[in-house]
Amino acid sequence: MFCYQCEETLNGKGCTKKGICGKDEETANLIDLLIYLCKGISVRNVPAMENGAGNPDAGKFIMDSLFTTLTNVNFDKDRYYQLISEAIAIRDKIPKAAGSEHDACTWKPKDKSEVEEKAKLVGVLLTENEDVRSLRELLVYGLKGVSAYYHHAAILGFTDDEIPAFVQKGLASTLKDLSVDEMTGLVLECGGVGVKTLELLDRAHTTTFGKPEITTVKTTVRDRPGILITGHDLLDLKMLLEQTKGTGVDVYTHGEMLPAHGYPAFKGIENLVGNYGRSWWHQKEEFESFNGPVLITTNCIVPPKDSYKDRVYTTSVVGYPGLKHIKADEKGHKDFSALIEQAKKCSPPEAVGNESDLITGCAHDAVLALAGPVTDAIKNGAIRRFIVMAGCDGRHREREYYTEFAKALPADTVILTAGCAKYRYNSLGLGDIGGIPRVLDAGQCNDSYSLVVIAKALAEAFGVDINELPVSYNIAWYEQKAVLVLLALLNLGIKNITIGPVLPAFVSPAVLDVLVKNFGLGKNSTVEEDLKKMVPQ
Ligand code: FS2
Ligand code: SF4
Repeated sequence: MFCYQCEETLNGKGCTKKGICGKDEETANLIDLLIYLCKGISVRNVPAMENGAGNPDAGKFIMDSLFTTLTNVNFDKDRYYQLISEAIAIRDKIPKAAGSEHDACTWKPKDKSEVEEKAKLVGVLLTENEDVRSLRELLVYGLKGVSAYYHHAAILGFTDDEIPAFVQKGLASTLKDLSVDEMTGLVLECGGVGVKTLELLDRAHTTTFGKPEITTVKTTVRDRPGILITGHDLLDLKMLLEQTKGTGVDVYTHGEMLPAHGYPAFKGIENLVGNYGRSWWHQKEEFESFNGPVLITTNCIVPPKDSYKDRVYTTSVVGYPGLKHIKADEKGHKDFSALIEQAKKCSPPEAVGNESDLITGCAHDAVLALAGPVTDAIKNGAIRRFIVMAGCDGRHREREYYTEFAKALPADTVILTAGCAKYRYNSLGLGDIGGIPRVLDAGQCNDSYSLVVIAKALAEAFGVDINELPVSYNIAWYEQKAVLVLLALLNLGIKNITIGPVLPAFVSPAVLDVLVKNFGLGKNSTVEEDLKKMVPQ
């Protein structure tokens, strides 16, 4: 096994025996094989689609497979064996591409042991040249991000054929000998497809659930049993709320589900109590003290403790051996009655100890409704600068930097955030500037598009280039959706982005050099140094 796709990779180099995330060697290898086969499908399907003989549904399979392989989504070997069989079946129904075919298009196992053996041979290190490997993996991780965001839009009925077509073109490219310029071009194009996908998802969410409103969310608990829902899937939340109505069972959001409270569709629901706990990596303590069933709709899942394992349920692309899995029926309906019945027998949640109210729902429509006061505040100096602090949270001690940075920001600055990175500073009580919250939480990492819309609108209002705005970017990354958000920002021409807490292990020195020279991308430093740079006097 060799995996270096996330920020917590071992020693900043790569996980080789077991993932820091908890993935074991066999699972990590199966993930490599699944991706390899998705590349093989793509090599066949791209030309076949052009001449009308392709499989229009292959894109969906590939993208759901890529989502499954994100850090902290699916640890279930059986699921990977099954996906590998499905991949071969899909691939083999697509007409062969002209000329001699790559092994990924033709390899077929006789039995499970051949699958296991092959899986050891087709990983990241198959590409020997460090820079080629870096560009290929950067593209694959960006495509994983596209796939995750597209999945959420697609289940709400919002699709765009150009997006799965690009994912297949991108995957197929990684089996070809391309020039550095061609590979770099595809990486940047992936950022553009990311913008498009995020826009599609934004439309899917706001059309289905309404436009988010700035909302104060309670974090206290009630004296009734509850179900905790985490991950990013708002449709699952909707179904859960419909099914728990009138049952005496409360629902609490966790982690990336917090922004749900800002949507009109989820307002005024008697049993949607509030948010419980913090970001994903606190779940071992928080799932324990919650006492009731937990529904994990997407990443990030942490290998569960035996003490609460029997009340954790996964759904959709998420999986973990031994956990109960809720499948959708052919109409997309999910039956959560098992969770509801189990909840009734559970104790109410215990308070977690940080019960300050949280503000969310500061998505583009809500913030642009304040466009007048915001531009006035910039003009009269009440707001000196915006700092985009979007992204992920994670376990590394270095991430305390983000709390310290937020605390040290002068009172005339505003944080624009999205993603679970916000938990590092959203309960600090940073106040407001003339009624504008100093932490504007646009939502999940899935809602990063809002930050782009806000920045573009400000640039237009002031008649300046996006890079001339009083905005700095201090992004925290962890997994591959954040990689895609970064590529999207680069595609929009945003310069001088700072990322941390460490640089991605998969970016080779030569590729980093290109990113530094062309985009001014850099790693964060100390709070003092970065404040000097990002909030000039
Ligand atoms: Fe957070 Fe985890 Fe949102 Fe990432 S809950 S780090 O995969 O998706 O941000
Ligand atoms: Fe390691 Fe991250 Fe890969 Fe898990 S996802 S195996 S922690 S690099």
